[in-house]
Amino acid sequence: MARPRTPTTTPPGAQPPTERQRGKPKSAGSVGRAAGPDPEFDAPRGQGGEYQQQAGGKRPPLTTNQGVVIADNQNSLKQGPRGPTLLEDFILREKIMHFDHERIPERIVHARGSAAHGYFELTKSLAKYTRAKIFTEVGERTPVFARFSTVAGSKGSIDTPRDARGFAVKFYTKEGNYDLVGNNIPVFFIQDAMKFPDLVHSFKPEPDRGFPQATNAHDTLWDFISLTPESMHMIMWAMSDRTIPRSLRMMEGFGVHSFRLLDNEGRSTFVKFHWRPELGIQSTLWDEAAKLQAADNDYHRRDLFESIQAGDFPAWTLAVQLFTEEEAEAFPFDHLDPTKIVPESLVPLQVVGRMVLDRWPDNFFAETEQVAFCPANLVPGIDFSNDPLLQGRLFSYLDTQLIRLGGPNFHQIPINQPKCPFANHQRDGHMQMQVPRGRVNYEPSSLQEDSPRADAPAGFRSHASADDGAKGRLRPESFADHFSQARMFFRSLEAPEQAHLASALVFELSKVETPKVRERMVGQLRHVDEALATRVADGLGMDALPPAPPAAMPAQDLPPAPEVRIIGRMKDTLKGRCVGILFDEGSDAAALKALRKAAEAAGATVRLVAPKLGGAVLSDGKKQAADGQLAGTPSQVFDAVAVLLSEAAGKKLAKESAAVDFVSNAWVHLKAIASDAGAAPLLKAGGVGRDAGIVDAADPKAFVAVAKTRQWAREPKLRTLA
Ligand code: HDE
Repeated sequence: MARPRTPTTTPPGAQPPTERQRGKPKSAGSVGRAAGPDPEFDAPRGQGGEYQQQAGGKRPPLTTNQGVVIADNQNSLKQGPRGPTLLEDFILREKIMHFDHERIPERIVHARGSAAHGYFELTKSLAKYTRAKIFTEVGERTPVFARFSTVAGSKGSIDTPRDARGFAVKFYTKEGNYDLVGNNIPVFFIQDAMKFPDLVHSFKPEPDRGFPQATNAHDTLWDFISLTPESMHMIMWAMSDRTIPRSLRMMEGFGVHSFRLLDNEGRSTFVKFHWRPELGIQSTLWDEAAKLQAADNDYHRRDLFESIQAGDFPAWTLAVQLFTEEEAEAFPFDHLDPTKIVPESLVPLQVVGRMVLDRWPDNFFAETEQVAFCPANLVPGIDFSNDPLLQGRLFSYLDTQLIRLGGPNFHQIPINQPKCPFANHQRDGHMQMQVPRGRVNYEPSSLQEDSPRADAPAGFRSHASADDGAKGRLRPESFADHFSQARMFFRSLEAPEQAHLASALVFELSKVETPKVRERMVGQLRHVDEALATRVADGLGMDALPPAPPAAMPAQDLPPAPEVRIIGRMKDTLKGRCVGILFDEGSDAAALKALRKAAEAAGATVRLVAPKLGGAVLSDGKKQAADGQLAGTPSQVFDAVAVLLSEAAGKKLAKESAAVDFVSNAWVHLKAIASDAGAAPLLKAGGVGRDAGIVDAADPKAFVAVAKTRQWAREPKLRTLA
């Protein structure tokens, strides 16, 4: 039987016919079908049921998962109009059964993430160091899928907590999938995988009460940290502005561990990977991040989505640090210890390529949720180092996919499939999607010439390292210095960044209920920097500095590492930034047009905000629609704002709390504000003062100049920083 050409389903939005209108009741299975061949039905089908996949154009008939066309998608099958629903209704049962199983376990860490497709293009060959084609073929574009994530929160949690961010990139290379599964921070909390479950348990919601969600500011995390001095360097990064990024497009990414590059002869060079955002690194202020949580839970996801949809494709350069075993021996730290960076003064960065994200996934679940990264996904020419954290990760990622994605064939899910041919003798298993042919599923074999064989010259070879030693649960002596780089990080920051870091510690520890945990933590800080510990103790209202717990090694004073700063390394640009213009009835049309033009010319996106979404009539008598309604579009979602108001509107909005918050938050978040005379009463009500960042709206050039940066000089006037 062939499928009817015209679907008989109820159109979307329409009510299905009642029993009376329809006449004689029909069973769900009694759909009539036209005879004869149907090209749509007879067309070959791939995996996954194309009927659901067709977008636009011809509307396909709605079917069950068995391909049976559904006549009525609004009513279950009943015994009489008011009678019970029948168990026989296989259409209802299938629909509900599938719905009941829509969720899979979320990632134990990095559950909340956003991802995009794109490409990586090599700009400088590393052929001298590696045989991996992805790093030797200049100009070659390799497809990538990149996922950015928070670490602690659940899948549905907020985008802007204070947290490290995952920065995972899957390269679909010609030689197999290569995953660089990094973070936006170049070090980690712990030195050995053995401690990972404890670390994660300590920052997740506490087990007896189930809160707090998506935050480190609670007793269990700080209890663990204060007893784990190796975490001090990471804590400096975690309490810095790095963990409250402005946008996923404005974050750096790091491979964290040392890896190896292997040349054709198997000679090894150590490598560290760095992603640098082309828009420059940029963070929010803590108060801003906290208020963003209320303004827009999806702030980062939306920003990534909108920039890609607008064709402003996020891009990063990939840089490497390369060093030999002998050079590493001379470092004043052990590069196999993941709590250490290799300062750029020791090994400079070399830019080798560029990643561009230019396509949002078609389906969030199928791609972003089901993508399975694994640091063990390597290609010939790249290898692991002995970093004990990395070694533990090699087991964990594959293992976690078995529970998350349900079985050993998750590599067949489209987002996880290599884009190069792959063939082996692994067979069967849960959800096998392939149909392997032939008799031979073993090796050695002689029955089938075309059965896959190992290929020694082309294949993956591990570095032939000659590691030796007595078995034991060991921690090398060279991992004993927990404080020198933590101190280097803190002392390398600019003054406002140091103040933010100290305030972040005060904020977090103020949420800790157990005094001994707070005290032990401040004691640990004394090893990092006595002045920092004093500031935090003072911010917590401690009467005296607590004693420092014993340290395996005192901190050494290292030269500053300017690369850890954000201030001074941010880009002086409006590209990728968003400017909000608040207007109302009678606002100056010419000024609005000029400001918008200047900001857009400088690369910004401009959004118009008004008390009503329909907008208002401007001074030229024309109605201007708004992009956002004032109460739902606070100034924290913008990088700079302008306020253009008639005299009457200025007086009216000075009594409107959403408008007052709009200007007052822009002021306290150190943003540039352009305004006209009509806006003066509102600015006054919002407590907006005068400084270089407050400019006349009649001077769009001046506004663009100050909108590119935050007004750091304003901050000490506004808040007491620790
Ligand atoms: Fe992960 N990590 N991790 N991690 N990690 C996971 O794998 C793990 C570590 C990172 O967008 C899990 O598929 C162990 C460092 C990212 O899907 C899990 C250890 C770094 C992502 C896991 C670490 C990372 C994960 C959870 C210590 C930065 C998200 C779900 C030995 C270099 C990837 C999953 C995505 C995810 C284990 C430490 C980055 C459980 C055991 C260090 C970006 O397998």
